[in-house]
Amino acid sequence: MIALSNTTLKQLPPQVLTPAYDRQKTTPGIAHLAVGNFHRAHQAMYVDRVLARPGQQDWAIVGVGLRDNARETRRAAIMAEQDGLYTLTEFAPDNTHTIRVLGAITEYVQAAKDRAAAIKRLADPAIKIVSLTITEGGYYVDASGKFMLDDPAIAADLKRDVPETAFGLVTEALRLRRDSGVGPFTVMTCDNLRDNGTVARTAFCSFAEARDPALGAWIKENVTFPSTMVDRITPSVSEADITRLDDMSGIADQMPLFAEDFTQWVIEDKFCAGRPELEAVGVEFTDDVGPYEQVKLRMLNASHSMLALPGVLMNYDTVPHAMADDGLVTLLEQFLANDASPLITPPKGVSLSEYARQVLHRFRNPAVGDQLLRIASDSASKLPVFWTDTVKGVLKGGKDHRRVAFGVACFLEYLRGETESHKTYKISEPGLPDAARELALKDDLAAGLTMPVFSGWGLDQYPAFVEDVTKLRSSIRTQGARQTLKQLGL
Ligand code: CS2
Repeated sequence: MIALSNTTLKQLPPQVLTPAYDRQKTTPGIAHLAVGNFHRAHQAMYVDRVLARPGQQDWAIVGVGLRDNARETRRAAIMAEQDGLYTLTEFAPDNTHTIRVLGAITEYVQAAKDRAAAIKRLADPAIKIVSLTITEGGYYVDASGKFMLDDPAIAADLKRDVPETAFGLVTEALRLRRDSGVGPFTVMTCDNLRDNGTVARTAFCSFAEARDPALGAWIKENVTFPSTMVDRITPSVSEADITRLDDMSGIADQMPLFAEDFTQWVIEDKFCAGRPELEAVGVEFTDDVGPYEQVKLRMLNASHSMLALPGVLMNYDTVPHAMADDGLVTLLEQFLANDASPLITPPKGVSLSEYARQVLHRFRNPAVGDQLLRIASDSASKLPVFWTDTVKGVLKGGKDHRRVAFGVACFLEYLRGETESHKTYKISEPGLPDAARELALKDDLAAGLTMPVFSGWGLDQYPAFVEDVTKLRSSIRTQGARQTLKQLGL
């Protein structure tokens, strides 16, 4: 068993691909906030490729962990032990795989240990881009597009001398840069949100303006917030995956990654302080990310949720297992073709029926084994992004709402934390306050539809939909999700 570090790179088995550049000669030009699995499998993989190109050595990544918990401390410790190296095993649908060691993250900072130092690190003139994956719910932007200045987490951070949130760290780093004449960096969101550049701009500028109006104005004027569309299915990692990797390769990696071989990144070319040559390594640059984002969020992510929520209730654990259920596959096929697609204007050259086919093909990938509970987690933040436009369009157009009503009913029932055979599971809904979750647990089955997740859906105008969701919930409780889906008669 070979532990991963700079010194063992040369001893790894020949089939394992390793960084094609000298890591010692690179310097970070990107700081990434919240280094989750998705960032490591997606953006850091592209950066790993770019670092191997001539003249691109200044674009390595300094990872910045934001949370102050045991998991984050463990991550920082492993990053230090492994010199920031980790494996990514990519599985093709035919089960063939490639193992690569990625080396793009050359430095790791746990912000909670010393926040002032983290701010200074971001203010280093060598940092040209601050990218982030702080999750859908992490932007504190409400359904009307306003930043939630009154949210207790934000209100508290605005008052701190040394702030703790992503918004606070970035604002204070930009203050140092403005004051010392270093100039701005680009703030690049890599989260699944509609028009994510605008959401990020709203969030960061609103926070900065509330803290210091003059600084806020400077940020608005000088910092760019490109929109991006990011895509790669990256499951959660368990202890068993460490053994799995070891069995496959003889490598002892304490934070391995397994992902599909598919990957896509589309970026709006709007970088105020320069950017790496990502177009040379498979990234698409465009003036308008909107159509790409629309297709990805409303088709891939939306059908992920449409599969995971009933799938959990039906006792499935992984995506490929749920995809072996004919009823769920029909639900997805019809949702994609009849509900989502008709409302989407795709980018030039993209066929929506082909995209839908590809999405289902990706979901079937057996080796990836993505977890339904990973996808179902934080649905309260995800559904407003993934489902809203489709549901609104279906309702407004007076179209067949059976599938979306079933999806909504499954979400509300999922919040009860029990499958149709009464097995319990842990729900993780950081964006759902207890009071809102209680609405889903009430005997009045329509009450759940008044929770903030659905604000902006205008449901008071659609009593027939509300009634059907209520009936479906009641049927799920008495007969189970599987039987209820059957009776939908799709
Ligand atoms: C998933 C995404 O979390 C979710 O709900 O749909 O994480 C999905 O796997 C990625 O966006 C794929 O690019």
